[in-house]
Amino acid sequence: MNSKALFAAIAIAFISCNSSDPGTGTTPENELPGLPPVETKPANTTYPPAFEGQTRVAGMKTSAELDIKVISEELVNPWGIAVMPDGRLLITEKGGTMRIATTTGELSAPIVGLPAVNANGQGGLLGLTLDPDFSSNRMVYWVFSENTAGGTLTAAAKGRLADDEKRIENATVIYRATPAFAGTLHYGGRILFDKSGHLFVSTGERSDLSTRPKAQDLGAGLGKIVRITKEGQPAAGNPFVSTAGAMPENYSYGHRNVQGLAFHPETGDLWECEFGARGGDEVNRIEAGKNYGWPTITYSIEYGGQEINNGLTQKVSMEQPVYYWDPVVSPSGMTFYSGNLIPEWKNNLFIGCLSGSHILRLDIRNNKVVGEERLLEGRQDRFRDVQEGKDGALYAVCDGAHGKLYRIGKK
Ligand SMILES: [Ca+2]
Repeated sequence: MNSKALFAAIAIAFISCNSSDPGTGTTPENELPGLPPVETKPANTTYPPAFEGQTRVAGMKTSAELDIKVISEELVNPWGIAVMPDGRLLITEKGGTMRIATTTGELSAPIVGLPAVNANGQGGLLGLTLDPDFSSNRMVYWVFSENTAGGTLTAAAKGRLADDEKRIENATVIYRATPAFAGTLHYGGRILFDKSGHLFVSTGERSDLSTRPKAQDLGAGLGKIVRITKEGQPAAGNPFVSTAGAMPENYSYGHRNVQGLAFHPETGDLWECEFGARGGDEVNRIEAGKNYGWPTITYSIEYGGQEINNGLTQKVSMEQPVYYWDPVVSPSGMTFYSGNLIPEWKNNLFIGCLSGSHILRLDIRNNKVVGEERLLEGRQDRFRDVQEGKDGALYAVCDGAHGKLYRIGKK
């Protein structure tokens, strides 16, 4: 055997040895990441974190060589991705249409038939999800900003994807986060099914100083995560069904603008990410009935630099974020990785970041963040959503009139 052949034989033995142990990868479970924190810019505030590891944890780096491809640049302001049973991607476009993309980036014509959206500002057609029985009933659920008396609001709707995939049939609004407000900011906008077949929908507090306190008001749908049936009724077992004056669909409260929702693949817990103002972007683990603080406690300051609620960051009876960023990264769509293509990513949380212009990878152990990596930095892309495909690759969409669709796989 010459030296080249010997090397090849050793390499094959090494690879097959590794592949028989898919859960390990090159970052063993118990070994903590040890690189410097990825954030090097100064913070906007001097607020101390509530516990060690709540911000600026150790950096880490994926050891697998990634295959990063822009597979389309023809989506028009894409916002949300839902992975179809056959592996194709159903993608919302902010202006009010959906498209189907193949995993090589071929796009369908815009799918029409959805109710009109108000696409001004941060509004439009937002997140979407598929019915657990989509293969047989073809039902799609989505969130959008709806024109109504008194302004706009976050609404959720459902409809059937026609057999020819050109239209949504029988679109019906099932939920409205009231009250409406005459503004075009902070709609929240993600939606997903829990294991019992109910829908979680995230809303926002509409950004204005007059609506902000409604995040703490259980009698309003603003600044909430709600849990509803497929028909839009409050789901059985919701925490506030017996609370006087509370909207029974509300599930958690004290949120500012929740644009990421995902279930942890092993614990089954619901996690979210939300925007702070200047500083104070957060990741939270959501529990029924809990208060996540906004605007009473926050690690952010106003855009003009003033303190919010005298700089209070902690309060008994209000939840601390599992993790926060200052300066902001603008965390949007997110997913936990459960694929086999890149074993070292197992159970890591991936978040598309807008102002941060990167995709975050967080290593979470025992509900605490222990490692952080920035992927696809330096491309000036605003990542609006990232989801895991059936092939174990990540698919991400970016803001823009020629919005990019990325496939992030392994070489
Ligand atoms: Ca909070």
